[in-house]
Amino acid sequence: MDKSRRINTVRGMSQAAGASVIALALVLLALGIFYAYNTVFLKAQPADMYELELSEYQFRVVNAPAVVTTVGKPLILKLTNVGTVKHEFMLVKNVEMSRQMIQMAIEEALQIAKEKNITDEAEIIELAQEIHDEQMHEMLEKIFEGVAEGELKASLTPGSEQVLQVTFLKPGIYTYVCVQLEGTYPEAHLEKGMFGFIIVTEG
Ligand SMILES: [Cu+2]
Repeated sequence: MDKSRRINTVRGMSQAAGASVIALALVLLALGIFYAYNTVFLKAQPADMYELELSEYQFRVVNAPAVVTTVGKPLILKLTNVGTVKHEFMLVKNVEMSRQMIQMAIEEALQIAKEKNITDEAEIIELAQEIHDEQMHEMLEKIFEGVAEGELKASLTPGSEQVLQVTFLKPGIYTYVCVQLEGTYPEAHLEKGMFGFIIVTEG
Protein backbone atom coordinates (compact mmCIF):
# COMPACT_ATOMS: atom_id res chain seq x y z
CA MET A 1 0.00 0.00 0.00
CA ASP A 2 1.58 3.28 -1.01
CA LYS A 3 1.46 6.32 1.17
CA SER A 4 -1.35 8.20 -0.65
CA ARG A 5 -3.57 5.12 -0.73
CA ARG A 6 -3.01 4.57 2.97
CA ILE A 7 -4.03 8.21 3.64
CA ASN A 8 -7.21 7.69 1.60
CA THR A 9 -8.03 4.57 3.56
CA VAL A 10 -7.51 6.37 6.84
CA ARG A 11 -9.60 9.26 5.57
CA GLY A 12 -12.34 6.83 4.54
CA MET A 13 -12.28 5.21 7.95
CA SER A 14 -12.51 8.52 9.75
CA GLN A 15 -15.37 9.55 7.48
CA ALA A 16 -17.17 6.34 8.35
CA ALA A 17 -16.49 6.97 12.04
CA GLY A 18 -17.80 10.50 11.64
CA ALA A 19 -21.00 9.23 10.04
CA SER A 20 -21.42 6.77 12.94
CA VAL A 21 -21.02 9.56 15.46
CA ILE A 22 -23.65 11.62 13.64
CA ALA A 23 -25.99 8.62 13.45
CA LEU A 24 -25.47 7.96 17.17
CA ALA A 25 -26.09 11.63 17.98
CA LEU A 26 -29.31 11.52 15.95
CA VAL A 27 -30.46 8.37 17.77
CA LEU A 28 -29.69 9.99 21.13
CA LEU A 29 -31.51 13.15 20.06
CA ALA A 30 -34.54 11.12 18.99
CA LEU A 31 -34.47 9.24 22.32
CA GLY A 32 -34.18 12.54 24.15
CA ILE A 33 -37.17 14.00 22.33
CA PHE A 34 -39.15 10.80 22.92
CA TYR A 35 -38.28 10.83 26.63
CA ALA A 36 -39.12 14.55 26.98
CA TYR A 37 -42.40 14.01 25.14
CA ASN A 38 -43.28 11.13 27.45
CA THR A 39 -42.39 13.09 30.55
CA VAL A 40 -44.10 16.31 29.64
CA PHE A 41 -47.11 15.20 27.63
CA LEU A 42 -47.95 11.63 28.50
CA LYS A 43 -47.44 12.02 32.23
CA ALA A 44 -49.71 15.07 32.19
CA GLN A 45 -52.90 13.04 32.25
CA PRO A 46 -55.76 13.81 29.93
CA ALA A 47 -58.50 15.95 31.45
CA ASP A 48 -61.60 14.56 33.10
CA MET A 49 -64.75 15.87 31.45
CA TYR A 50 -68.19 16.02 32.99
CA GLU A 51 -71.44 17.41 31.70
CA LEU A 52 -73.70 19.16 34.17
CA GLU A 53 -77.25 20.24 33.54
CA LEU A 54 -78.64 23.09 35.63
CA SER A 55 -82.37 23.47 36.13
CA GLU A 56 -84.98 24.29 38.80
CA TYR A 57 -83.54 23.52 41.30
CA GLN A 58 -80.81 21.01 40.81
CA PHE A 59 -77.50 20.09 39.20
CA ARG A 60 -77.55 16.89 37.22
CA VAL A 61 -74.34 15.14 36.19
CA VAL A 62 -75.28 13.82 32.76
CA ASN A 63 -72.46 11.47 31.83
CA ALA A 64 -71.57 9.91 35.20
CA PRO A 65 -73.05 9.20 38.63
CA ALA A 66 -70.72 11.77 40.24
CA VAL A 67 -67.91 14.18 39.46
CA VAL A 68 -64.68 12.46 40.43
CA THR A 69 -61.18 13.62 39.59
CA THR A 70 -57.62 13.45 40.88
CA VAL A 71 -55.21 16.03 42.23
CA GLY A 72 -53.32 17.90 39.52
CA LYS A 73 -55.54 16.71 36.71
CA PRO A 74 -57.49 19.30 34.70
CA LEU A 75 -61.21 18.93 35.25
CA ILE A 76 -63.45 20.21 32.50
CA LEU A 77 -67.05 20.96 33.37
CA LYS A 78 -69.47 21.51 30.55
CA LEU A 79 -72.41 23.37 32.06
CA THR A 80 -75.79 23.80 30.38
CA ASN A 81 -78.73 25.71 31.77
CA VAL A 82 -81.73 23.64 30.69
CA GLY A 83 -84.04 25.56 33.04
CA THR A 84 -86.14 28.68 32.65
CA VAL A 85 -84.34 31.01 35.08
CA LYS A 86 -80.74 32.10 35.54
CA HIS A 87 -78.54 29.59 37.38
CA GLU A 88 -74.97 29.56 38.45
CA PHE A 89 -72.19 27.22 39.35
CA MET A 90 -69.89 28.28 42.15
CA LEU A 91 -67.34 26.33 44.12
CA VAL A 92 -67.65 27.17 47.81
CA LYS A 93 -66.19 26.08 51.11
CA ASN A 94 -69.42 24.41 52.18
CA VAL A 95 -73.20 24.73 51.83
CA GLU A 96 -73.71 26.29 55.26
CA MET A 97 -71.22 29.08 54.69
CA SER A 98 -72.72 29.79 51.30
CA ARG A 99 -76.21 29.94 52.81
CA GLN A 100 -74.98 32.51 55.36
CA MET A 101 -73.26 34.59 52.68
CA ILE A 102 -76.35 34.92 50.50
CA GLN A 103 -78.54 35.68 53.52
CA MET A 104 -76.16 38.45 54.55
CA ALA A 105 -76.30 39.86 51.02
CA ILE A 106 -80.12 39.80 51.11
CA GLU A 107 -80.14 41.65 54.44
CA GLU A 108 -77.77 44.26 53.06
CA ALA A 109 -79.88 44.64 49.92
CA LEU A 110 -83.04 45.07 52.02
CA GLN A 111 -81.31 47.76 54.03
CA ILE A 112 -80.31 49.65 50.89
CA ALA A 113 -83.80 49.13 49.42
CA LYS A 114 -85.30 50.62 52.55
CA GLU A 115 -83.05 53.67 52.36
CA LYS A 116 -83.78 54.19 48.68
CA ASN A 117 -87.47 53.31 48.87
CA ILE A 118 -87.10 50.37 46.52
CA THR A 119 -90.04 47.98 46.89
CA ASP A 120 -89.80 46.00 43.67
CA GLU A 121 -88.78 42.43 44.57
CA ALA A 122 -86.93 41.85 41.30
CA GLU A 123 -84.82 44.93 41.98
CA ILE A 124 -84.05 43.79 45.52
CA ILE A 125 -83.07 40.35 44.22
CA GLU A 126 -80.78 41.92 41.65
CA LEU A 127 -79.20 44.10 44.32
CA ALA A 128 -78.65 41.14 46.67
CA GLN A 129 -77.13 39.14 43.83
CA GLU A 130 -74.76 42.00 43.02
CA ILE A 131 -73.67 42.39 46.65
CA HIS A 132 -73.13 38.65 46.95
CA ASP A 133 -71.14 38.51 43.70
CA GLU A 134 -68.83 41.25 44.90
CA GLN A 135 -68.25 39.60 48.27
CA MET A 136 -67.66 36.16 46.80
CA HIS A 137 -65.30 37.41 44.12
CA GLU A 138 -62.66 38.24 46.74
CA MET A 139 -63.59 35.42 49.07
CA LEU A 140 -63.32 32.65 46.45
CA GLU A 141 -59.76 33.61 45.64
CA LYS A 142 -58.83 33.45 49.32
CA ILE A 143 -60.66 30.19 50.01
CA PHE A 144 -59.17 28.36 47.04
CA GLU A 145 -55.66 29.81 47.04
CA GLY A 146 -53.30 26.83 46.79
CA VAL A 147 -56.31 24.49 46.73
CA ALA A 148 -57.84 24.90 43.30
CA GLU A 149 -56.77 26.72 40.16
CA GLY A 150 -58.92 27.82 37.26
CA GLU A 151 -62.48 28.97 36.85
CA LEU A 152 -64.46 28.62 40.06
CA LYS A 153 -67.69 30.29 39.04
CA ALA A 154 -70.06 30.65 36.10
CA SER A 155 -73.41 32.32 35.50
CA LEU A 156 -75.77 30.89 32.94
CA THR A 157 -78.88 32.40 31.42
CA PRO A 158 -81.58 29.93 30.32
CA GLY A 159 -80.44 27.88 27.35
CA SER A 160 -76.80 28.93 27.62
CA GLU A 161 -73.75 26.75 27.86
CA GLN A 162 -70.35 27.32 29.42
CA VAL A 163 -67.20 25.27 29.78
CA LEU A 164 -65.08 25.65 32.90
CA GLN A 165 -61.67 24.23 33.63
CA VAL A 166 -60.39 23.76 37.14
CA THR A 167 -57.50 21.83 38.64
CA PHE A 168 -57.54 20.78 42.28
CA LEU A 169 -54.25 20.81 44.14
CA LYS A 170 -55.46 19.02 47.26
CA PRO A 171 -57.63 15.94 47.70
CA GLY A 172 -61.03 16.27 49.32
CA ILE A 173 -64.74 16.66 48.76
CA TYR A 174 -65.56 20.01 47.23
CA THR A 175 -68.96 21.66 47.16
CA TYR A 176 -70.58 23.63 44.38
CA VAL A 177 -73.81 25.59 44.73
CA CYS A 178 -76.25 27.84 42.96
CA VAL A 179 -77.05 30.96 44.96
CA GLN A 180 -79.46 32.53 42.50
CA LEU A 181 -82.65 33.81 44.11
CA GLU A 182 -85.13 33.97 41.25
CA GLY A 183 -88.10 31.74 42.00
CA THR A 184 -87.00 30.89 45.54
CA TYR A 185 -86.50 34.32 47.15
CA PRO A 186 -85.95 34.96 50.05
CA GLU A 187 -84.03 31.72 49.86
CA ALA A 188 -81.38 30.78 47.31
CA HIS A 189 -81.65 27.85 44.90
CA LEU A 190 -79.24 25.90 47.10
CA GLU A 191 -81.92 25.77 49.80
CA LYS A 192 -84.03 23.74 47.38
CA GLY A 193 -81.21 21.28 46.86
CA MET A 194 -79.26 22.99 44.11
CA PHE A 195 -75.78 21.93 45.15
CA GLY A 196 -73.41 19.08 44.47
CA PHE A 197 -70.00 17.65 45.22
CA ILE A 198 -66.73 16.98 43.45
CA ILE A 199 -64.61 14.16 44.79
CA VAL A 200 -60.90 14.75 44.37
CA THR A 201 -58.61 11.81 45.08
CA GLU A 202 -54.83 11.72 45.56
CA GLY A 203 -53.08 11.40 42.19
CU1 LIG B 1 -80.02 27.89 40.35
